[in-house]
Amino acid sequence: MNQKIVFRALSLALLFGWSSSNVTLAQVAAPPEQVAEVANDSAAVMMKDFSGETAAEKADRMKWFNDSRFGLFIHWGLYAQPAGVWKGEDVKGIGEWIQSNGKIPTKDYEPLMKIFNPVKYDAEQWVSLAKRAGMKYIVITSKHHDGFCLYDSKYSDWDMGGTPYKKDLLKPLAEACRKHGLKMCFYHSILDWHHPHWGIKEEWQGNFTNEKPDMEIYRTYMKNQLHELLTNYGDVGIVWFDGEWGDCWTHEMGIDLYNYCRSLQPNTIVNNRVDKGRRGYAGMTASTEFLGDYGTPEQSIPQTGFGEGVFWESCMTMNDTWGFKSKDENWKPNEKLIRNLIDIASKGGNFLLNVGPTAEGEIPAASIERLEAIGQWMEKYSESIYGTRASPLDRNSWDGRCTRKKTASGTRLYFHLFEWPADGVLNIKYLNSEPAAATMMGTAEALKVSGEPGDWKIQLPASAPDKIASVLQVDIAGSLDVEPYRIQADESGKLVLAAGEAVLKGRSIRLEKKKNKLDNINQWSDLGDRVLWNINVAKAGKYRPMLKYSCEDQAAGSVVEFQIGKSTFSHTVAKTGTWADWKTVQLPEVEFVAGKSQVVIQPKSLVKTGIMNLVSVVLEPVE
Ligand code: FHN
Repeated sequence: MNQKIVFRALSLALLFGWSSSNVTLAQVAAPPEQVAEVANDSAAVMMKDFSGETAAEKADRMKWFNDSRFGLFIHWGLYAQPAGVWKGEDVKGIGEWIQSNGKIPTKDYEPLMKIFNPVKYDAEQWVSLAKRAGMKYIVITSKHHDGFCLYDSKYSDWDMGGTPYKKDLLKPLAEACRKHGLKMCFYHSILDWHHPHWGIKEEWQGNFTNEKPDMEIYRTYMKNQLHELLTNYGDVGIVWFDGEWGDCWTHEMGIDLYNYCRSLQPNTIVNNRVDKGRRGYAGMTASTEFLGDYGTPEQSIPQTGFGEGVFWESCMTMNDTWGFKSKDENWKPNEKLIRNLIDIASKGGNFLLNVGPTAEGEIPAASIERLEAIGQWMEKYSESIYGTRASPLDRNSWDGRCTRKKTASGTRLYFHLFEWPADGVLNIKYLNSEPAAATMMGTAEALKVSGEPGDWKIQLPASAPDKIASVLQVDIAGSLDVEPYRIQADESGKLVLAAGEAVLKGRSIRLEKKKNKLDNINQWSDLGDRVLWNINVAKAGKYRPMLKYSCEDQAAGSVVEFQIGKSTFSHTVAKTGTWADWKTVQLPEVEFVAGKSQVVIQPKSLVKTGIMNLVSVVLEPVE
């Protein structure tokens, strides 16, 4: 059964003693009551199962996303009205969470609908700005956690239809995106503080409903609204779910919702917050059992990429809030934002950069300035971002990053120089292929290349063309031959394989670098995740591997396979107490011949949530 929630406007006038954009609240809407049913459009959708999609088919579907590298996130809604201030008091935290952080009862929050009137909204202006910035897609909040819809939904009156503005805010944006060739995408919150049937109620909401939550009713409501979003606005590039963390939302519901969205638009992309596999703000998916087409690191950039076929997008704010806050002036500098874009692209990810428009419908001037500055950089260098793939180099022997792109004759490498070498020479290590040509992007001058495989030197022009990031393009003919970074023995003859020197392969595994904490590899929760070090053994002979790690007692017992040089053996991870209790254990002796080799740790069984947190493997020579 479906409810059309109807508000009966009461003539209560509540003055909250605050004003935002010169509007003082006068009128309130009554709490929602459930009345007549409306059509259940979601029931009419022929559900398909997409579990059989091949990696090649997925890569094809994801290609526009993977080539785009850069999108605009828009957090907009009623929360822009108070803009971080409630009854004259600053409310801490991100602006779109004001209802929760300010413990604002639903009955006191609902009147915002009666004054939300974005008369200065200009979708054409927003899309033109995003395009100038070099963005290829726009993700806008169709509904955030407060449940308020930025369009006039058939299934609720907690939407634009109840505002003085009345009009759909999404439609003009979709039309402008189509006109300018950007993909229109919708953020949609699974969590809904306003709907009586969302399964988790908060104290601060007050008793705004007499209903006992029924998640089946809520799921039908949500699917009906997604039916509106996926049938009324043309092609939808991405459905960007969020708010999936509550216990009332299950893995099974995530699978159903993923398949529902793609049953409506088979080529749409659905992020990993549709299901339960997202690993916190690190954002990647714990294992392949969970759905979602890509990982969503939040306010962070992973240490490394995750290899071909693992798609991801870092979403970030320009200041400290997603939704507009009138007093948040902590804006990130242009340099930081541009270098974030480059860093993310060099690891094979996308950058989703957020703006929080005001209640009147304006993007803050500080956001506009930053988007224009990014656009000026992209105007010169977007070729080194669009359609590129992650750097082939384990390390950067210069201050900057590298991206790559296939060409008809081989590969073009783009070296982003954050600092200009004092001696004017760019030293490129770990590249064996000889550069066939080297020029600064935007110029025709062929630069002099000298050196040898694994240690090339390129004579740069006298000064940096761009103070934030100059770009050198280097063409490689034929196949690309790179040399991994190899750990050498220290003066005592030990080979110290530290967490920070490892190559991490997988979907959730990551390096944790925290002040006052040992760098360690953690979030090791997928059997497909493995750790690898490339080494150079100067002295042949026997070595004693010493493993330094932690593993909480209830997670102990996972089995890993060590491949050390020519030796392979299994090891069962023993408990150390907690994840913060580090222990060192001796592993079976191994024998190396001199030369290049590898150490690989491959999980074979997983007892609970994590294999282990790993600090290092030290290979001690046996006298
Ligand atoms: O709770 C939301 C938050 O308001 C914001 O929308 C971010 C953006 O990714 N997502 C959630 C926090 O992880």
